[in-house]
Amino acid sequence: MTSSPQINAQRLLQRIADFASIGATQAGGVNRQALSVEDRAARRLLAELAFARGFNVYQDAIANLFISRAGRDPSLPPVLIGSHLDSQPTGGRFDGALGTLSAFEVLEALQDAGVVTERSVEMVSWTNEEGSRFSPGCMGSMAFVGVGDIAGWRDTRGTDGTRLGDELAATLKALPEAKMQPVGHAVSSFVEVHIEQGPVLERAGIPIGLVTSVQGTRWLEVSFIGEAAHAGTTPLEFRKDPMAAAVAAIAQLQLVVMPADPMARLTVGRMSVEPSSVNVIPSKVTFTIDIRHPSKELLSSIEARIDAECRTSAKRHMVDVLIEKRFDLAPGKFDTTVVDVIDSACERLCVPNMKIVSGAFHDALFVSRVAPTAMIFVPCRDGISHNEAEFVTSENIETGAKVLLETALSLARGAMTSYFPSARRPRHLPMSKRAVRKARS
Ligand code: HGY
Ligand code: MN
Ligand code: MN
Repeated sequence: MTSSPQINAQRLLQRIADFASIGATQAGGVNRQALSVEDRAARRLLAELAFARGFNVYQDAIANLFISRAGRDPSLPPVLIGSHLDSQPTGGRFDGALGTLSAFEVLEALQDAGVVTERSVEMVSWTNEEGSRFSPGCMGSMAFVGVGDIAGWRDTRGTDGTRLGDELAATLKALPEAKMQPVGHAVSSFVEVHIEQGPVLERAGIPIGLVTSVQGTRWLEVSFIGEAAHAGTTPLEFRKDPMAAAVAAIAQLQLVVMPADPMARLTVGRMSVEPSSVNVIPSKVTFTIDIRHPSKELLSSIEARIDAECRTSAKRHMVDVLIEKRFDLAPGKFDTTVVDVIDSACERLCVPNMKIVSGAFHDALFVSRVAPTAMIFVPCRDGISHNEAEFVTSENIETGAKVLLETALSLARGAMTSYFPSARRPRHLPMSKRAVRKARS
């Protein structure tokens, strides 16, 4: 007996509260960094909820966690929905968790209503979207689409000195009931719900963002290498001070990059000093630079400017400089057909929406390389995110999940062409006209 599936808002809100208690911080946020004990606890909780429902639970070698609800035709690649459970060290309780738990709520709503979908509907929690503990970000989705290097990442050291390979092995081992499966499988489409992490939707009073594209991101790690010396006895002309070089370069970049281009973003988020002693001129100063822009060409010109300013400052302060690229995520557009399916879902639900470009990167940007993909944004208070004060109203949480359910149902009905994450396959083919009609009906 099937009824029309409904989002159970109370259940979803409770889930979000339950997961927020894993890695909860004093200030009301979460510290649930990738592959940490807290991340494993969240994966365990999600898997147990899935087992209780009789869903299929499996993971791959980079610890992406998949939960599948079988459809009528198992030969058809599934509709995939989901996001990530890892957080920033002082993250909010909604970044990633909202999309992951909304996806689980969709599976539960389908189950409660006894709906049989043509395609399986599958959800995923991607590993290490944030890239804060272990760089780069989006490791799980990068590996899934064939551009990640799991073996090459194993010796990466985290900000806490741990080795990624050890933490990954412990994470996989912590969930032995999740069957292992190869990295990367065909999916017919992917949709991710996420908070906007900016102020646009809230200011416009619009509850749903149809994300059409994501700006590009690059992460650089800059090290100035000088000579440790005595703080008291070393006159200026004898100093080879990497801190002086770093401060000058950063000050100059802050002056010339963002003021010159309102679309540009440049952030120095982390700095380390060696030997880090109050009365020693440092021997080495290392800091990260996160740059963003919708244009790949302008990202490259910002990167070139960073290189020039750092080399000039190194020369002036008689130190060496080393610049390494840690992450390079090109700007990308989402699939207009999937955006339209989300738009039609909003129409049927009488939910206003607006198109929006994402300033934050997301796993969906990588997945869009192998399957028709789009995102659903919900507003967050004052646009605050990557901050423990991150907040989303219950109403917006419910609306986002309802639109995801309606979208997943449309996509699970449609007979979209499947995609295989392999370098050989061209970018995905457009949906057939019949599939579009079916998906949008
Ligand atoms: O940094 C980002 O854009 C994402 O929120 N991790
Ligand atoms: Mn996120
Ligand atoms: Mn984030």
